[in-house]
This record gives sequence, C-alpha cells and structure tokens, in this order.
Amino acid sequence: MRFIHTADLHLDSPFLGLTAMPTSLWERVHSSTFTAFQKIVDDAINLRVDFVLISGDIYDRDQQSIAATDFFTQQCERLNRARIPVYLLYGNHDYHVVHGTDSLPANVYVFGNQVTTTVLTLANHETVAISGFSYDQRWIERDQVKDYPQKGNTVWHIGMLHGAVQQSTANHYAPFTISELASKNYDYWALGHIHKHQLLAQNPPIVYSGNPQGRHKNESGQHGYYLVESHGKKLVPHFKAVAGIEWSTVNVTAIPTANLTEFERSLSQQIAAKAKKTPFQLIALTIEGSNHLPSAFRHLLANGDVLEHLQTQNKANNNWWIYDLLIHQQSSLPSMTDLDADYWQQAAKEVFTPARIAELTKSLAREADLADKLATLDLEQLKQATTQLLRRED
Ligand SMILES: [Mn+2]
Repeated sequence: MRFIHTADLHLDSPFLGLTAMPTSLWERVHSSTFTAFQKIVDDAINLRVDFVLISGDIYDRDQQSIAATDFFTQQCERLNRARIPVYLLYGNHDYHVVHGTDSLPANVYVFGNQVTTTVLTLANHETVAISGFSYDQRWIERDQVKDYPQKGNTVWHIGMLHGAVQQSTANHYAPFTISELASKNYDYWALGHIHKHQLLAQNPPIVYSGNPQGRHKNESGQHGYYLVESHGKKLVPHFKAVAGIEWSTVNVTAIPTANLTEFERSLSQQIAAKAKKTPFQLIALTIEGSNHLPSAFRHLLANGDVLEHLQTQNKANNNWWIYDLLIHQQSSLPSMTDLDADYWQQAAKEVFTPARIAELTKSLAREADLADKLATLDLEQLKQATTQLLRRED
C-alpha cells in the first residue's frame, strides 16, 4: 500500500505585506499554494498511489474564493480520472456543516461533522479503515478522540484528525494526547493543523504533514507532504518537499567600504554565498555589525534605502527576493539621549503588556486565525521591530 498524506493546503492564501515585488514574482508567490497542491496531485498520479488523505484546512478562509474551489475541484477530477480516491476533512479555517460530498467529484469522500469510519478495499484485497471528522465551527474544544473506534478487523486502520496536542490552557483545536491516539491501535495518524512537518511518534507514526507551501516568515524551511508506504506490517512515512517558494533568514556582516555601491555589492555577494539555491528564497536579511559603519550608511540602512536598492538591482534574480531588512539590535541604532531612552523604556513597559495585547486580540478576533497569531506573538520581537520602525522617522 502506498498513499499520500497532506493537510493545510490553505489554497488562495493572500500573502499580504510583500510590497515592491516585480509583478511576475508576485504572481508566482500568490499562486504558490495552488502550485504546491498541483505538484502533490502530479506525484499521486505518477506514483500511482492507492489514495490521498487531506487532513483539513484545504481553504484559507471559511468564505472560499471561487478560484480556490474551482481549482480544488479540477485537481480532484484529475485524481478521479486516474482512479485515485481522496479522503478529506475540513479544519478550523474552512469549517462548515458538511452536506454529502460538497459537489466534489465521485472519487472524493468528505468526512461529516461527527467521527465516522469508512472502509476501502485495495486492488490487492487488503482493507483499510479510515476514521475522521470535519469542523463545523472554528473552535472544537471537546476531545474528539474518544469517538474514534478501536482498530477492528481491517488490515489497516488510519486516523485523520485536524487538531493540536492538549495544553494546560486554550485548547481550541480538537485537543488530544499522544497516548490517547496510540491506544486506538491504528497503523497511522494523519494529522493536520500544525504547519511544520513532524512526527509526534514513530510507532505507529503520528504525523503532521505541515502545509505544502509556507505562507509567511514564521513558516520558513522546507514544506511538502508525506508519501507513506507499507513495509511488512508497518506504514513508513517519507517527507517530499514541493513548495516552490521558501521563507528564510540570511545573516550578513556589514563591512565598511569606500562607497555605497561597494557596500551593497558586498551584501549581495554574501547573500549569494549563503542563500539556498532552490527553491526560490524569500529572504529576511539580517545585518550584523552595522555600528562599525559610517553614519551615512547606517542612516540609509535604517530608512529603507539600502533595501530598496538591493531589491531594484535584484529584480531579475531567479533565486531569491529580499522582502525585509533587519538591523541586528545590538548597538546598531542611532543613540538616543538618556532622557529619550528613559521615556521609551517607560512607554514600552506600559504599551507592551500581555493584557493590552489580549485586548487588541479580542477586537480583531473576527479576522480568522488572527487571535491565534496574536496569542503566540513574541513580545520582545514586537518591541524590537517597533523600536526600529519608530527610529526611521527622523
Ligand atoms: Mn492550517
């Protein structure tokens, strides 16, 4: 048996905040969630897998774009023509009350809002039970795993679940424990929700596939899917990268030079040496040691001119795009007077409090997932970024 486990396609993610990008690159970035899933479907067909599992968050928003639904239906139709069944459930981003197959092709099995189990018979007559459920609301706070049956008479049993390991507080996404999953005696757990691919356990594999395409800087590194194959009585997952765009950070050293052109050339050379060659890199450039630069250079770094020059010179580059430039905090900023510094510290203490962030979170909670992002915000990082921004206004 051989199957594909994917999740969190987040089709039609908006990729906000990438400005100044050449149109052709922007189009490539904007279509990358589509391209990544298309590659998965290509692989499914070329590798003749027995079936494809999609563990939730197929769409980025509960109000899906027509472009996204049309595209997804077409890709399922390709799998249908290749006689490859698809098993899917909806997660916290695309939650809704499921009616039948949601007008998808006949090869697609859509899990309803209660845990159900369906059994597939493979060409070699082996039986595979697959259990799962779809979200009907953004938050599912009740542990759903107790509704999943124990493994029965089938040769294989796979659990599909969009959820997160139970924490001490804020369990909004079908919380579970690893031992609880293991106790079902299944052969594989195909998880969705966490976007970083990882195995929570080996035996049996309890696996987050991650999203096939990172959508922002916090989703850096490789993204793809798991190809799962039977080896005797075990199911073994192999990670396959498909993302066409990778978010990364590159650290470079500010080397004092005679003029700005040389300075920028030295930055470009360091990036060329350090950036991964493939796939295409969206780079946040971190500059170290800028306190050794002449003040005119430091000013051009801080006010965004250097970033703009690097972007302009780099327009035709096929390997990377620098979307942000960060000056390493240590002694890299123009000095404030002691009085200013005192006021800043005092204001920062009052402004960046968990209570204030929580208040802001509430007022913005209608934005899907924003509440979660803000809840996990790194206060120190926010403070640093804000400091840098404020000091650009000189
Ligand atoms: Mn997701």
